[in-house]
Amino acid sequence: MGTGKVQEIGELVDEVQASAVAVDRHLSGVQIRNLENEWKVRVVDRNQVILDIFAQRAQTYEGKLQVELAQMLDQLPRMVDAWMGSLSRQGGGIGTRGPGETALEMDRRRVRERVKQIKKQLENVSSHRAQHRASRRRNKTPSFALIGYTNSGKSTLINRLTQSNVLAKDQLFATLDPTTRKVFLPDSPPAVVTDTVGFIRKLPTGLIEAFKATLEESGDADILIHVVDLASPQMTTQIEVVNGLIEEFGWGHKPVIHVFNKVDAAPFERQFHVKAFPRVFVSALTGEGLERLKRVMVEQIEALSQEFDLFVPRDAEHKIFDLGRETKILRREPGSSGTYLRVALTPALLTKWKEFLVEATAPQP
Ligand SMILES: Nc1nc2c(ncn2[C@@H]2O[C@H](COP(=O)(O)OP(=O)(O)OP(=O)(O)O)[C@@H](O)[C@H]2O)c(=O)[nH]1
Ligand SMILES: [Mg+2]
Repeated sequence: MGTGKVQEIGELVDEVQASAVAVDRHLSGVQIRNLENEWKVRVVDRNQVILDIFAQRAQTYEGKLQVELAQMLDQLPRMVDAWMGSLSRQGGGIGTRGPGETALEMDRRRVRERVKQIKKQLENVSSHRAQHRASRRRNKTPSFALIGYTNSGKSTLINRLTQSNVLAKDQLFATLDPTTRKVFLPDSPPAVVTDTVGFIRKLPTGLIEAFKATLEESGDADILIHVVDLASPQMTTQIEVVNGLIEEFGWGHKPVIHVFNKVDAAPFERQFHVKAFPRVFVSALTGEGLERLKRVMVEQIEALSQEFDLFVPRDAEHKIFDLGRETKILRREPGSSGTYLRVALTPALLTKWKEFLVEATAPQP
């Protein structure tokens, strides 16, 4: 920002009697101080606005800890900045030990210690959830994670899919804490769906680090459901942002179902401008397209699996009941000493049932 621009904005601040200026990019501590001196109002950068919103939304113990951690991580570099600033004001430079330095070093140490403390507390909280996840993995329940830009309708959709009551509201970051619910799918064993925090353009890195446990919840899912707000004028950018984060979080190898939500509010032609596959157009509000979405979810579960022949000896036949709950039995033939089955198995289920696998015999020449 050149001096001319700074002056121009300063005039605007006076004209509209602004009480604060929010700048849509990252500012260093020095930049913030200089701009505040010029404009005589509070100056915040993009990260601070996002962190403020998160701080207002945090309800649970974990959410509050995560937000505090993100704020601390955002603050640390600014403290270094302020420290360098105070040195240069004293006419010192690198290697000069000014009186302000020790105080700041103490502040920084305090912040670092608090960071360490919060991280430990967070580990305790999230280990509880990790146990739940581990038990789901043992039970081989297929899992879906709803991800997408903030306000795209993820919470409204999980409520529709699972008859739950997650807070859904027309505001940014209504959801901070992950929620996992069971979903019943047609002709398929039950699966689980997780709703988590939404994404935004230029997500502060401190937030990503602080919300690691929450994001892992989605990272653990077998299949991602990318919820897009079809009615948003920024739809294309929002899709790019979310796709970028999917790569950044290392989820690029996971299957994705693209859900274009809010069809009820979007101009019809919009549907011709989207390219992603597999995709479903829905309205979480009216319920339109939900049955189709459930079918695509089943298809995706089935795409994770392959067909295998099993032989279950008589004394183990009671296990077929369990098998039938975990996957679809495609064919069943009683033999003299047990039952022959043809089933679709995911890699995880294959490990569990491999003792009954019929070894494929090499075809005769
Ligand atoms: N018209 C219309 N509005 C919808 C639809 N789905 C959700 N909404 C509205 O969009 C707003 C945001 O919905 P949420 O479900 O809270 O969105 P979210 O993706 O969970 O948002 P965050 O948790 O803030 O990231 C709410 O006002 C919903 O009522 C839909 O299909 N059609
Ligand atoms: Mg939500």
